Amino acid sequence: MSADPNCIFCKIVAGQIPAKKVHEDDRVVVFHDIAPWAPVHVLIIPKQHIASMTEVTDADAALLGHMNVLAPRLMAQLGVTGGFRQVINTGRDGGQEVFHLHMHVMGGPRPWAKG
Ligand code: DGP
Repeated sequence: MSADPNCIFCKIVAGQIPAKKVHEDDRVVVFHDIAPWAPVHVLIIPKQHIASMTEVTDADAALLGHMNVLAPRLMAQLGVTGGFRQVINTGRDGGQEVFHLHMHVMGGPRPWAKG
């Protein structure tokens, strides 16, 4: 599985830096965001290094589906009952700061975010 030795999220996947993990399987790791925007804010990341959505190919369709299917399941496990938001920032103008593909999944009682 491809990894970038300079990527902070690859280091989380490898267990080289700590994270508050809530789920791990053969394809993804899920952990709490270090700077949450919502009462519950996790990041779903692929284990393989994909820099952003601009790098995704047809071969990644099942992986992206898996990430989407996990989101509601994990929110329920984390006690989120009133709905949640999924966000993928892509590229600098999309607000992406960490260039390893990740889906933000945010929930909990509002108000907590704009929009
Ligand atoms: P984005 O702007 O979409 O690239 O969001 C990156 C998110 O990653 C941001 O909300 C903060 C989070 N983050 C960055 N570094 C770390 C880290 O080392 N650990 C954890 N848990 N989250 C991190």
